[in-house]
Amino acid sequence: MSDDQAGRILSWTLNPSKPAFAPPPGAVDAHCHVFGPQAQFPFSARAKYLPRDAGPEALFALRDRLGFTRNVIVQASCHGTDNAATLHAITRSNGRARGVAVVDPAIGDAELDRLHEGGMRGVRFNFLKRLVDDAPKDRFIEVSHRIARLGWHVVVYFEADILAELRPFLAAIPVPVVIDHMGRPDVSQGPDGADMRAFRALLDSRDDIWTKVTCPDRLDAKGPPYDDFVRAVRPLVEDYPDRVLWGTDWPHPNMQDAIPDDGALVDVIPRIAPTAELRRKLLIDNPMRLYWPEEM
Ligand code: 0GY
Repeated sequence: MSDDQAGRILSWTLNPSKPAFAPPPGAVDAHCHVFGPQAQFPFSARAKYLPRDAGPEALFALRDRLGFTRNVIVQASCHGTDNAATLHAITRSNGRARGVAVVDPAIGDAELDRLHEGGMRGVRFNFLKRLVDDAPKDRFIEVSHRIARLGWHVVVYFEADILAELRPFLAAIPVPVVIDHMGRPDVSQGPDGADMRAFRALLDSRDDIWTKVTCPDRLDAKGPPYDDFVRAVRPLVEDYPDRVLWGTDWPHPNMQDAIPDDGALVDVIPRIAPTAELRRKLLIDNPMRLYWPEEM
């Protein structure tokens, strides 16, 4: 570790286990990030955490170790609205990565075109107060209108306690919507708990709301083998098989106190998607439809 990395957070394991489950050829890790490298791509002055470097080489090594083929790289909040690190990683992927950008709401069409050229296929709106200073709903709606011509979608990150408040905002978005980590339900309530019922009501409100069935490490307080997560999430995958995505969430921002083993996360997949058909949809068909539609 170089000196400039001292004091920065390490939130991922350097020795993930090899999963027992082998993803099908073509599988997409549809939620992951890169951090830096800081010397080339400095973190935002407004970053809420300063992680160690987790660049494209490490991401693609993990992809290969876990048995995935492609990545969708989501711009991490520590890089603010400067998408250079994410674009750089996409460039290094030989066509095997695409991305989701975070943009200044004042962004113009020419810059959106540049992001599209660079492999971005969506924008992320983050409502977590511990990660961002502001989340201007009216301006986010303007952005979502502006990206429609590119065939993009929006990714929204929020926690379960503000779902009801966000419903009118989510209803007003004119492009497909992908919800990160199911809006962070309390999975200990089970599949029929209040959080999951509210989230299903959101999915039922329009047929172009998708979700990432991700982050057992963040959502299941009991930890591995993540039984509460599996119990709550498997019925969701079975009931909405064409609108679910899966991802590692590597390098697991802010998880330094309970760093997950990526191999163990992959081994959750066959438990929430118990048939080969469900797994093909979750890992290949669905992410390909959103991120590589021209190959479908
Ligand atoms: C996630 C979750 C988190 C962080 C970010 O952009 C980010 O910094 O998304 C979090 O801390 O909950 O999806 O990576």
